Parts: sequence; structure tokens; C-alpha cells
Amino acid sequence: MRFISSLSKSVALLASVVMLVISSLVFSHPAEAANHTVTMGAGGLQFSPKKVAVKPGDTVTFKNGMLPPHNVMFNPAKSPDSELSKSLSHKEMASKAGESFDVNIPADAKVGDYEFFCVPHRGAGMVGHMVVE
Ligand SMILES: [Cu+2]
Repeated sequence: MRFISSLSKSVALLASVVMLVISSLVFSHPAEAANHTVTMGAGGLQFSPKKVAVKPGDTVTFKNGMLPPHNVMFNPAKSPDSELSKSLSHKEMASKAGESFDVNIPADAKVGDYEFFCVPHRGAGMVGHMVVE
């Protein structure tokens, strides 16, 4: 009886160690994809924040603030990857209040500073930066 009791204690101990190892593996898993929000038109014709730091796999939600319509075009000449810059661009205007669209950063995105702008308000300085880290 004592043997069985100590055996079941060992089994319980082993089980808890196994659970601990599994949970540490699960929770230490690197870089869970994050979502970032950039407001288009905050305190004037500007993006807020003006610079967003992201990681490959993340999503950036561009949301209408004041003075729509807005869109987001990445500048191929001011990015580390002109092709990606083109594919990330969202030419279609967001014209309704609160309207938003998502830009997904591919898992193999090149790191660096991607400049983007809003077509109707570029001249007014509506330019932003997305830095892939
Ligand atoms: Cu705009």
C-alpha cells in the first residue's frame, strides 16, 4: 500500500513536471503576431502614430479619423523592398467615418523603413513610416 502510494506520488510529480515543460514551451513561443492601429487623420491631416514598429506576421489596421477620405500608398522608392511596398498599398479610399482596412505584413518581409502616404493629402504632409524589425 505504501509502495502504491509513493508510486502514485512519483507519477503525479512526473505529470506536473511534464505539464510545466509543455506550458513553458507554449508560452515561450516567439513572436506572437500583433495588431497595430494607425489613425488616418488625427489632429489634422496626419497619421497617428506617424511611425509604427512592426514585426513580420503582424497586422496594421488603418482606421479613419478626421477629414476622410484617406488611403495608404507605400512608396517603392523609399522602402527596402519595392515589390512588397506595392503589394502592401491600399489604393482604395476609406471615405466613411471609422472605416478601416488591414495591411498584413508577410512573414518573410524584409526589415527596414517603409514610407507610406495618403494620396489626396500627401502634399499636406500626410506621410508615415512603418518600420519592420
Ligand atoms: Cu488623407
